[in-house]
Amino acid sequence: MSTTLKVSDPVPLVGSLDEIYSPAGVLKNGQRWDSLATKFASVFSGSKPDFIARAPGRVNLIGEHIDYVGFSVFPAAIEKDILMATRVTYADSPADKVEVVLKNTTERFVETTFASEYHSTDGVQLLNEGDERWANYFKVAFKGLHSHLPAKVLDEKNAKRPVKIEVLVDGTIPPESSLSSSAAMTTCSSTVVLEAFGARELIDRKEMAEVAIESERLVGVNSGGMDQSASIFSIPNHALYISFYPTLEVQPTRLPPSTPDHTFVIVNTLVVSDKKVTGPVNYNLRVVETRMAARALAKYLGLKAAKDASCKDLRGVLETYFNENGGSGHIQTEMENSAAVKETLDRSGEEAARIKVLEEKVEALYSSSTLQAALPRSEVEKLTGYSGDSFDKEFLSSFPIRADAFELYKRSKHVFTEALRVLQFQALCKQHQTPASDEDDGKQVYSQLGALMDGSQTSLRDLYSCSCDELNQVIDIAKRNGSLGSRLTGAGWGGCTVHLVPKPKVEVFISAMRSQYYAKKFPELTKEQLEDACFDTQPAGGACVYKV
Ligand code: NG1
Ligand code: MG
Repeated sequence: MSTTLKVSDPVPLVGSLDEIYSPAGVLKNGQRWDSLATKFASVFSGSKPDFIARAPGRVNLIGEHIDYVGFSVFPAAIEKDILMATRVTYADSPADKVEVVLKNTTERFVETTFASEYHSTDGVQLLNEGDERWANYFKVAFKGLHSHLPAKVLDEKNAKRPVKIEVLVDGTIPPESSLSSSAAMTTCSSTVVLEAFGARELIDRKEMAEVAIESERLVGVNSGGMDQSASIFSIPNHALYISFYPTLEVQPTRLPPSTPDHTFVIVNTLVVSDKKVTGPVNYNLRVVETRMAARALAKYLGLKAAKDASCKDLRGVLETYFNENGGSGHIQTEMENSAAVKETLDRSGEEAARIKVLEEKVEALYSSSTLQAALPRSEVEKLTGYSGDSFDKEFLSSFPIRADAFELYKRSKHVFTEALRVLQFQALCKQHQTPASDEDDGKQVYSQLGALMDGSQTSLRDLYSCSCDELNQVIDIAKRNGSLGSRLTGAGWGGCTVHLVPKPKVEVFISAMRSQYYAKKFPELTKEQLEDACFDTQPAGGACVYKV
């Protein structure tokens, strides 16, 4: 069933672990919470923490590289997460600054301390190198939220302003593997800050998500908003349909019930892709290429607003196109010209038809094969109508990128086809919320969901060029061993893959992965590392605070 959830609710305070994990997860993870509290008491010598904040990682089921373009995505939170055991000290008289002590249960993330004045966070410096860099995620969340804290919290006369916040961090999400450890860090940090300042009820989750998205950009990645939203809004046993346009909305959606049951298996290639290092040639470059593609399409469509902010991304171009041409009634005209648009409208509804219309405009714009290839700057200048300084300012000024040529056709084509697959995926889930009367129908829905995931992977590999040899290998093995749909998840260029597998086939699937991928490529892995690299997962809940 799809549930409506108010994005205006605060981060929940939970009394019991059952509310955080699915029943199967409680025992396994409850122990970890207890031992973290005990560890806290030993590393911070003294009492146990006041609370533990939690924020999960996520696996994106479908909708890759379209969040920063404004289209909807469909991730689910996972059980792997970041926990922050926290103790807060308040002074008897109003404090003028707060000291933050951050420790981590993983040794390589060394202890760090910073202090911040109440009137300004200018003194909180981010570090570009060194073993304390991990703390940047806490710092950006701290800085980001600070300016949103209600005046009465920051008021000088408020004796409840904390003087000290002590945090012990424990994470189970492998870093730089596209399961969003970074967003879980910013989200968990925000949750700690809000709770420590007594502001958890004063800033709602929507505002918190917006701040977290902005904050992560300060760490150097031009990211969309999928990860932070998934980490904040997810609820157990539901995937999360997230739309960004015209404003952030979420719709928790259950996957269809079926016999046998199906599950998602995550397989980590263990190839690390650190966007902060490779961003200029991959992630941030893709963001820029889609922006160029948006301006080129807006110009081609002759939009009056072609150079306005409303046309800075492909989603904006779609909206502007229909606004300037008589709104949704315009689909009628488009249908008269295209059987494919008509078919999409009949099968998947108006939103899907609008996307199809734009996909066809992309084909028309890039109909010559020279334009379908990588284009030099001079050609992009002609297509977009931006040149010289205005080109630099429009496309090259926000994040450093390195490229001699830009792929506009392929990136646009991926964006519109992927946006359509997300709609179809969610529609299938929503249409099949009651158990299928016959087993074959249940199976058929899952084959359709799987086919959409496969389609996504093909597009990511061929049009978005963000797959890599190891991702392709893992996907091949998966498809030969019971997966109905397999794709890379997150940004790609390494990291994790996600597979839709009927539960009775999971064991065979995992053992094939071990013998055909890990044994060959990483023969030294321990049993524990293997379990961590390849596992099945159930959609988990989002950020919360647990009072110890
Ligand atoms: P990963 O690779 O998991 O960090 C990134 C972005 C997402 C989204 C995906 C691609 C960040 C923090 N996250 O995910 O917003 O754009 O790539 O779909 O940059
Ligand atoms: Mg990340």
